[in-house]
Amino acid sequence: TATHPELTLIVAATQQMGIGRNGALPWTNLRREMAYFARVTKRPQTQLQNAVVMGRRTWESIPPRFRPLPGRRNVVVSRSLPSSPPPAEGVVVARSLEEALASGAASAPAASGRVFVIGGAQIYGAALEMREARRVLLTRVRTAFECDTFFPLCLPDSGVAEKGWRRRGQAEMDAWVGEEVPRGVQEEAGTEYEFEMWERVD
Ligand code: FOL
Repeated sequence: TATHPELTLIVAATQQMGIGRNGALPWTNLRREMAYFARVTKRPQTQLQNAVVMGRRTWESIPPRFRPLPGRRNVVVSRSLPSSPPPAEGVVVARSLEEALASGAASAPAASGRVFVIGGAQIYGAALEMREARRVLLTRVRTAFECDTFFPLCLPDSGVAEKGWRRRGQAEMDAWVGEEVPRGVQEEAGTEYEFEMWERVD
């Protein structure tokens, strides 16, 4: 069986694990939060670019001027989008998450650095079914927002998380992310949030 790269899911979610509304993020103007997302997903560990793997709806939710997300290999999972021409120059279309990650394909993230799964709900769900999904970089949004789309894993603020998921401390998060991640509750545009890292221990 093919060796898959380790997967890191990156997500901003409310206390109810809400991630979206009407095909967009539930909030606007979390500029420093979005800057964190861009920094973390870009930061190279080797000479290789990192990959961002996303579903077609997430691709469509990214403002056209920001896509493909620069400095990263963009892989879009879709059964219907044509692979040639791709939805934008340099973008790779895969028919499933499995295909997106399969080693061997010249264009697959096998030739990438870190692989980040950036959503949305369907693709997160598919990723969480895979043993390769080791880590979640969660931005816990403490302000309430109405949502119609949810992250399909409960990572509670306190108490016991689902099967095998543990929150890591600041030192471990800083070491993995490669920066001193802002500590404690952040406030931006009237919204409060906190940066967390979770790992699957099994
Ligand atoms: N994870 C986190 N922590 N926050 C998010 O907002 C987030 N969003 C998605 C997935 N994981 C996330 C999916 N949605 C862009 C827009 C929407 C989006 C993901 C990325 C985007 O435009 N990104 C630019 C940022 C440009 C800027 O600095 O404003 C990028 O280059 O990454």
